[in-house]
Amino acid sequence: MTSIKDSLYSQPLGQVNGFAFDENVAQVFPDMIQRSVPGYQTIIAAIGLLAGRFAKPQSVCYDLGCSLGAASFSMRQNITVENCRIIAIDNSTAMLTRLESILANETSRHSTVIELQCADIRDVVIENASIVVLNFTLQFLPVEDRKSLLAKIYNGLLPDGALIISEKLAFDDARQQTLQIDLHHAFKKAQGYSELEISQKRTALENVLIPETFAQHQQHLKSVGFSSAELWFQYFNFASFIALK
Ligand code: GEK
Repeated sequence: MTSIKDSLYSQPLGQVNGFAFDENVAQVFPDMIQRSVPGYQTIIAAIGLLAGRFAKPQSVCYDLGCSLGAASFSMRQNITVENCRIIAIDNSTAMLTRLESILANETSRHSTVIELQCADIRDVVIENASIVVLNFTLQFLPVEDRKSLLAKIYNGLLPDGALIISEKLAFDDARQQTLQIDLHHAFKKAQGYSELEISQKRTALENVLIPETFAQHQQHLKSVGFSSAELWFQYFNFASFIALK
């Protein structure tokens, strides 16, 4: 995927507006997420392996909050069963228009199709799912809407289906919370972001990205019926976990 360098927060902004997945963000998104989320590429690659394991014939694999479809492409590359389709959903028209054109320009044919839906994931139907991916999406929903989405996913999953959730985490322990945030900022500095970029982006994400602790996620997942939910990856305050139906 071609990527323009993210410099959206490099100049002082008089007022920092709340972060939105608009055209400016969509344009630089691959660079932005890679340089902002520790372990992003590792997680994308692992989602492919997980899809290879969990995708069942005649079932649906959902990519909820797909952005430019990185998780969908990784799943498609690894799915070997017949008649499986991927449904990639996002409510940002800027993201989905780009993804639509990426798919339209593909030259090779694939037996697993990627279908796009421009919709709010809180409003869509989830059914006949063998694997559902929420890769850094749940954190953008109001906290009070998260449990009903998880319950809908649980109900739409086939027996033995899996939900993969990746999130920025919060920590109950104050020192741990400060340390992990500092380490994330050190990661961003090492990726070439300036102090100004880091601080303006942090302001933009305040009240937009609301992290919860892993214990809270685990509790929500168990309360809607998942039999287990365990971490498979963590890099500072960014983590990915697998919940099993
Ligand atoms: C990846 N999964 O590259 N309904 C639909 N989409 C939503 C909603 C909603 N209610 N809220 C937010 N989004 C991707 C990365 S980015 C994560 C996901 C990040 C969408 C939003 O438009 C954006 O495209 C995505 O969720 C979050 O694997 O930027 O940190």
